[in-house]
Amino acid sequence: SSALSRLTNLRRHFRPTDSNNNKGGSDGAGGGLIKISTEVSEALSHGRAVVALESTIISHGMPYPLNLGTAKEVEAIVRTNGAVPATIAILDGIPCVGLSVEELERLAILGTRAQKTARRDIAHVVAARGNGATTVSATMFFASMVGIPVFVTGGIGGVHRHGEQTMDVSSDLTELRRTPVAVISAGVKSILDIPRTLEYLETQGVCVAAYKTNEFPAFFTETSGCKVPCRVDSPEDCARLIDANTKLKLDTGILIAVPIPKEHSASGSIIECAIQGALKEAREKNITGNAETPFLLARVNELTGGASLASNIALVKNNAFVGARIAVALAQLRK
Ligand code: PSU
Ligand code: MN
Repeated sequence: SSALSRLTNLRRHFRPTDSNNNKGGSDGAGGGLIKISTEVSEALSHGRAVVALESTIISHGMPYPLNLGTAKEVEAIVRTNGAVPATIAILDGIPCVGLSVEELERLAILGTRAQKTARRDIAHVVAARGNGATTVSATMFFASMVGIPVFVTGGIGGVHRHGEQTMDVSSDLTELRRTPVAVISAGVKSILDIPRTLEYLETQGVCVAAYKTNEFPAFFTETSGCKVPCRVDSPEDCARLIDANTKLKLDTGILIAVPIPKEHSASGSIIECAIQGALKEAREKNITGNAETPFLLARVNELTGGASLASNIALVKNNAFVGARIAVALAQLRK
């Protein structure tokens, strides 16, 4: 299988630092530094379904202990639906693919003391032997490195409102351009400029598909008013899309947007009002760069009295359900 050949390639290119490491396959990518859990490593070498999960959502996206509970539940949903979860984070400078319960707990307790780690931060966190919670861009990087084609998250970063002036465009978008991983998300939060985010992805040549709808979802709500060029209606549709993308060697990621289930969607006007308030505060406090997204997420949650957090958790779980089934369909297709 291609997953197997990728792993074999990794082993050939990078010498493991510690071949007796019984905690998992020490695959040594990035100069002998990456650790793949035994469960994930075995699933990959047998061509079984694996779902990558990010960790910024745990450290910066939700408060403790809700973040830990949610992370555990998301992993359980992935398992129940036939795939192996591979949460990705950097612990003590070691990029880890597949976390133990203890490691998950450590990260959840660290919270924002873990460094938010996008692609640009990876080398620094590793060199400083720090603890890094990987964003979508960094998680895609490691997932691709070890051969995991499907990655589930809540929402991705995008072009910020006023991004045409500030140039605040998330590196998640450029990662989608360069890294062939399918990202399952509930779209893009309306703290961002959704039409410009879609324009940017079009320019970058990224396939954007919506699941069982023709419209790009806006995270808390099912609609954004923006149409998507590609509609998928089943896990099998998604698997064929991913497989075609791979076989054609397009080398770009795919964004599969799954709308939040109706019963959990938040009131669009309440959310928009909170977003306007949070954006105004961010400008007043001069919060920019990689601090902006965590600030806006936390403030929107406070301003909606926790309603947005409840929606957030519900949609992540739904994405895990859909993503696991996509990973299973893809593994089946590649048998
Ligand atoms: N959007 C969300 N929830 C999140 C994030 C974004 O709705 O948790 C996190 C993800 O890890 C994403 C990152 O990759 O924020 C993007 O940060 P920035 O906007 O700084 O690129
Ligand atoms: Mn940014």
